[in-house]
Amino acid sequence: QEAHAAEMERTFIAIKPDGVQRGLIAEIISRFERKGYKLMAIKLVVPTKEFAQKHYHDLKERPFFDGLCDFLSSGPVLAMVWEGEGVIKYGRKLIGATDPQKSEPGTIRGDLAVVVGRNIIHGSDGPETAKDEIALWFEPSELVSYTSNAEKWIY
Ligand code: FUP
Repeated sequence: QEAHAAEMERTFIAIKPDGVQRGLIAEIISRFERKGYKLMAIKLVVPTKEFAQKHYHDLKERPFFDGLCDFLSSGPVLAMVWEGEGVIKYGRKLIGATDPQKSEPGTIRGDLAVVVGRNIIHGSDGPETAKDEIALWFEPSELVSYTSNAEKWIY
């Protein structure tokens, strides 16, 4: 059980300023919570533009990069770490396609967003990115490790 918990997969999820401003925090958190994933870290922060550029460094050659970084740094972002089996890939499934016009109904972006530039949520796209993004947004001491009573009914 302990060894199992130590190896559990983690991902970085952030509710962007549009999701926070629209009052969608509880709605979004509840989807990860009800699925059976475990919240390991959470904080509300207004990132600087430089920080946003670091977060989206992979996209720096794209035409929308500057606007995207202005947007991410325009207000509070709810940064989180979620843990569970398959959470990186399945978290992306809960989130839906990048462009909300193409996200399926039932997904977060499909149900709650309309355009790609205001798609309300970010989720790491793979194990390496997850590791890097968690390290960028959180100090190791901000990750809370605990046993939830529900776990023995989920796994
Ligand atoms: P995702 O992993 O689904 O967030 O998608 P990307 O990493 O490809 O894109 C990151 C963010 O860039 C998106 F959430 C929104 C923004 N974006 C645009 O504004 N226009 C585009 O054509 C593609 C992405």
